[in-house]
Amino acid sequence: MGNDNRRSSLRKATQAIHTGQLSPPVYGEVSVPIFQNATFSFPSAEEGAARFAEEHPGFIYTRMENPTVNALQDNVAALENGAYGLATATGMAAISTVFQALLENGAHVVATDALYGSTRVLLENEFARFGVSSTFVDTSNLDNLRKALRPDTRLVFIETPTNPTMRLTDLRTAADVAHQHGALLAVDNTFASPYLQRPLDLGADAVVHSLTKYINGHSDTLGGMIVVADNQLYLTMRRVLRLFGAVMDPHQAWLILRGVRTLPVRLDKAQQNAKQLAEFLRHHRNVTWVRYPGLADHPQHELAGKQMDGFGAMLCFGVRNGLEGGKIVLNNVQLITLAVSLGGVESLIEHPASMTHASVPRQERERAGILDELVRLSVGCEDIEDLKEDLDQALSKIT
Ligand code: LCS
Repeated sequence: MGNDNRRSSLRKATQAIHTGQLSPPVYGEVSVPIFQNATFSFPSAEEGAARFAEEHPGFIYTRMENPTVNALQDNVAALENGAYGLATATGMAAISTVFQALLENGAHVVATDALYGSTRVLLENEFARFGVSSTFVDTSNLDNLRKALRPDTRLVFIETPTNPTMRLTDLRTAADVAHQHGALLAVDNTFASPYLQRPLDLGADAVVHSLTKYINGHSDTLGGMIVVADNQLYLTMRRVLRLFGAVMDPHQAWLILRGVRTLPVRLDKAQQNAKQLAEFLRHHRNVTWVRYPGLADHPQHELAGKQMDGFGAMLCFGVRNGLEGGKIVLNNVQLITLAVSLGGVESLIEHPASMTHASVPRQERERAGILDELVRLSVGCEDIEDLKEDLDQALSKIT
């Protein structure tokens, strides 16, 4: 389904609320109903055949298409300024579908070194079994990307900002570099969300999301999305997704449609909190460093200002006494929840080296900047004073 061009001139906060409706609505309903059905009846044998032949529009079977899932696809595609969305069961399903669609035996991928741990392991361990090789480099320096490209490189896969190191990559230049080498660029836009960053506008060929994070925003369901602008790329990915079957369930789509409507409101509040917490942490005696794109000392602060519409609500910091100090903080927070995942209304704290990125070998992890002392914080929408007080009392337990 292409996005609704009538609405494309609307601003993001309006699109988040109004794009992705049934057209026309069945009963004038204001929110999209859940079409919780696996299959759709055909009025006649001829009509069934015409739908299968794609001569007539119309629903067939939910693994192919479902009205509630379509509504979410249209919404996120519009937010990304893309033409087509493909919803998937999880963020990993979106990522693996892109790899399945674009890579074959003998293909090479260059990816950001500090990717979400499972994405890296998916390439390194699983796609390697099918003859796909991968090179991981710090793409915040594009010379590393240029050097890593090979004649067989089919895909450049970038996360910006990176999970958990908060490094940024210049997407416009990265797209040029990839295209000059005949490779495609896919971007994991989970950390920024389309409210703050739209990689397709900067030249990327595909965007992937873990909708589990900011877009849903309530830590109550998983989900993923691929967004593209090109029709051929869409058809290829759609074919692969339908065959491999990692599609989204209508109930999931409905939950995420409810969440996405408040994405801009939630992210405005969360990033305002994050900016203040970053400043607060920077001056704390038990914090050794803070990495947040909104701080003037962030190595890509200027790029963040150009490439993003805001600095986001993720940050990481180092604590005194390394891993031991980190454990003390994680074990003493009372309001902030010790949990992986991110992007919900509640603040979450975790330790990447022993949790989300533990599957990446230590040496590789450290080369990518995922140090033992690094603590990751997903800043939520609570009152800023409560967040500061909680972090202060937990940090103060480090002696
Ligand atoms: N991409 C990024 C940047 C992620 O952070 C995650 C999950 C995924 C993709 C995968 O999405 P999922 O399949 O879980 O929906 N990140 C997690 C994290 O940092 N902690 O727990 C999950």
